[in-house]
Amino acid sequence: MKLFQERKETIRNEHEELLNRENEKIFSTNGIFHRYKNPVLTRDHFPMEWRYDFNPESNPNFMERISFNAAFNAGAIKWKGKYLLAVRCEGNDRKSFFAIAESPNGVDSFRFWERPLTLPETEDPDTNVYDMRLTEHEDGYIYGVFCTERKDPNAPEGDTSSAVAAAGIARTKDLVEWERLPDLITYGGQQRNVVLHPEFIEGKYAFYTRPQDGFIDTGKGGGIAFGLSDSVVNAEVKEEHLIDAKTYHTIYELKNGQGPAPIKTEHGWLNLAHGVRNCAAGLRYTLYLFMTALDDPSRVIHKPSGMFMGPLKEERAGDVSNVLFTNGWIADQDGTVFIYYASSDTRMHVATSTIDQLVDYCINTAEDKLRSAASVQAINELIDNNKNL
Ligand code: BGC
Ligand code: BMA
Repeated sequence: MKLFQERKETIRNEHEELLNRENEKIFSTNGIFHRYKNPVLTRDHFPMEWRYDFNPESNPNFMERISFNAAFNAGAIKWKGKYLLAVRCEGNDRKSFFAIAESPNGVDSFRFWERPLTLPETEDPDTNVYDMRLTEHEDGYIYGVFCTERKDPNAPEGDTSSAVAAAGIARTKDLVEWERLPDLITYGGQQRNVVLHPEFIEGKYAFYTRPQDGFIDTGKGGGIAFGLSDSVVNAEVKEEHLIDAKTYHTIYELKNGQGPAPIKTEHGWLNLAHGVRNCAAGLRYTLYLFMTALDDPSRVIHKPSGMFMGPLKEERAGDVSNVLFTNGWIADQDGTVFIYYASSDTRMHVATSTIDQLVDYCINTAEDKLRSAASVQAINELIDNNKNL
């Protein structure tokens, strides 16, 4: 009983201290965005009630009965004045699920709601669900589009890894009760990183997709695509148009994928995405930005070269090292943008910027001319312009 009490109190105190810890903005030399000192969510943030049996009779040693491995890849939304994340939570059993965490200011004090999100299954149950994008659609619903993964029924005997990835769709009006809709039907192979556009386009639902030939290999699926669906209740994109192609010797050489739903500005839609390249250390995931036209969100109008953010310092290490991934951001009324990103499939961070700065970055950063000599030329132009200033 003494051990039970002592452990319970110590863990409760440490947990409260962590949850109440204030975050600190870090000075930014690039001036484009600010990182923050602490991650906003880690596996240590999971509520004690999800982990411990609080009965001293059945748990005299006050041990965890359910343990968690990671909190990452969160969708985001500002809801009733609060900053909410739809977090990809991963148990020690490797199963991912979603849970909402709430903060009063967007940069610290995130707390999980009482229970994880209850996501109804379809007739073909998901083995794993992850990476939810939240879209507040003009039809009045909030949609969660996520990856649903099931074992490949055609995998040869002994192959315990091959899977089929598709886009699952659920919707809600209060983020508590969720209605599951049939998975998105497309004809370009497998799908991850599918995002619903917030507005009707030509009276239809519009999806950013990422067609790919296999579970890991994108193959001929050339990059981020866009397509329309008559209905969202039986969503089907018959044609996917490539809008942002993967490209040789760029940070999105191997694959790329749309991040969160784009943000509307007077100069165009701001898009945040991830790009992947392969190297001796494995896949490296970084984030990049581009803008699309207001009258046609599938037409890219500005594309700064290279990455916007890449894994730095402790962000570089984790379960899947060398990865930054994003599927959530929030644009506040005052123009502040909260960018929620995960590092190395392990923890969640925030960076802040403003609509003005992100638009400025997209419009005034040189495009990738795809050759070393052209990069040197861009540097020389800047030096020349700076002479006598
Ligand atoms: C994992 C994802 C990963 C994907 C491709 C899935 O099983 O849960 O995190 O992106 O495989 O590697
Ligand atoms: C993917 C994504 C993410 C993950 C990344 C790195 O393909 O869908 O879930 O962050 O790989 O493992």
